[in-house]
Amino acid sequence: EFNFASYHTLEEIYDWMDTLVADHPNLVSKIQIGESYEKRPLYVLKFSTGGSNRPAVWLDTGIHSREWVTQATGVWTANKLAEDYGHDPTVTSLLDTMDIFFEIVTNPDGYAFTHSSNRLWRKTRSIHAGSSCIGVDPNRNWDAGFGGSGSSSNPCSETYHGPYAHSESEVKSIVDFIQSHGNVKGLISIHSYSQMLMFPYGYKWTTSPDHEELNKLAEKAVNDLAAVYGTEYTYGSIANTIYLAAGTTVDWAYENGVKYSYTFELRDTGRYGFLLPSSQIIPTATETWPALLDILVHIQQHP
Ligand code: 0X9
Ligand code: ZN
Repeated sequence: EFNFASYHTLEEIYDWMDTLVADHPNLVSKIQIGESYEKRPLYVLKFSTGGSNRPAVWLDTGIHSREWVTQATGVWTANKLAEDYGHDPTVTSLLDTMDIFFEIVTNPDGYAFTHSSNRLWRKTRSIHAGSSCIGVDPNRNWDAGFGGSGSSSNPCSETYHGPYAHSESEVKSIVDFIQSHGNVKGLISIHSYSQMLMFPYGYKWTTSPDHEELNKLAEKAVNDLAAVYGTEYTYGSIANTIYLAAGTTVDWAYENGVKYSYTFELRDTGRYGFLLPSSQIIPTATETWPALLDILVHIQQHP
């Protein structure tokens, strides 16, 4: 019996994915979009009730391996989608018209390393000629303002952007998947911590052409999140809310046709930071759920 209230290893999460697929064979399947630098499979859960290449939403958690509450929230949320389909009218309607692709452990090499060696490992585990430092920041490696402010050319930095855009197979595999799919309307990339909901741009101060719509939807989402337990989120463009960050997932998605491109920073605001106690997994996932639904429903209503 899988315990959603505790943190799990990579192997436990990968085993759980197979259980979820086995329990919901008409809704959930598992696809492999590539392999990590250290040759681990990159698995994505596909939620689909049929159709052909329906409008889709991409969700990812754990691209920064140390942000453990995100992978745990991913597991809880994927289970919630599967359990609610056919019972909750909102989830049923969503999945009757759209597909959801969910990568829960987006940086498996890093995640394994947070269990084996260094709980606070953030980056990938790739090796770079001429440096003894390991890894690239997978949230600076995307081809959107690549190499600009808020990213580093130093391989020893926690925000090292890598030798070139999409150098990391963990990133390139998502790029290839989204581009070949061709009908991805939304992307939600989940990080921790800081309690924020953000959208493009991160690599420049300019507001995006869709700023007003994205901002209004973010406001609704954080209000509905706060209504659950009173947890307060700030929201806005990445550059205005947190800091300039070049080469992030959401900017790449937005510039490549994914209009509804959001990133969460889940609990907390720094008391525990990346080391959020496992007692907060279910509360975090529970309060995030209505915010996710707000975004999904808005996407469904704005095809
Ligand atoms: O620096 C980052 O990559 C993000 N913060 S984190 O602590 N999760 O590393 C902020 C960058 C922009 N925000 C997101 N894309 N979430
Ligand atoms: Zn992060």
